[in-house]
Amino acid sequence: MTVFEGTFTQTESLRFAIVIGRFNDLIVNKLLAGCEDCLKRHGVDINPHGNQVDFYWVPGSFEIPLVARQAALSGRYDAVICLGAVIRGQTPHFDFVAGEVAKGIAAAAFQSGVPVIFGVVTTDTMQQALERAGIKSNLGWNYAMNALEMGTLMRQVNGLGGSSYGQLTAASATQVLAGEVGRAIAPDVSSNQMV
Ligand code: INI
Repeated sequence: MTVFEGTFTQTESLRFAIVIGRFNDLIVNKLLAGCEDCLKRHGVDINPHGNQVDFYWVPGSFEIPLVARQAALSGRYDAVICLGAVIRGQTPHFDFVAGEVAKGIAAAAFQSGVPVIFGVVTTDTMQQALERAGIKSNLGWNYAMNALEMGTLMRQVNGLGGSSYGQLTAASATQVLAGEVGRAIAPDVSSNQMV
């Protein structure tokens, strides 16, 4: 039998998308800085004009899943990292946004076969969010570690069946979408092509 585990080395050929919700930008920019720092210190070129990381900015966390899903389906990335901050405060908006972003990110991963990291902090207060974004620790760093681990793991998992990038073809996407997740969100993926 074999043990499959992600690694944090040999990162030169990995490619990542980072999808960032601008809302609560004080927190989100800190998460992004922690995430970039971790990737950089593990040998990833984080230059937006380089080949390894692309950055996608969206208005708020609610918009993250749509872009994360399309990025994952593009076949260009080993992992997609989603960064956002949903803070309860006094608004019931929180529950809708937090619920949808969690479900949407999970669906993006299942539909694409590409790891989509849930880097959206959900807290009751701004103080708690600040603690997770640098005052105590910076979860952005952890999310980058999760992406490195899952990206390298999936290369091994996918290597069992062929090439190293997300294994989705239009045909297999249709099969996925026929399942439970697909019934909740039933897009036409026939135009998504691997690169
Ligand atoms: N977006 C967030 O990322 N965090 C929040 O805390 C938040 N709250 O509480 O309202 C939030 N709202 C905006 C939402 O993500 C969408 O951008 C907006 O509703 C437009 O679709």
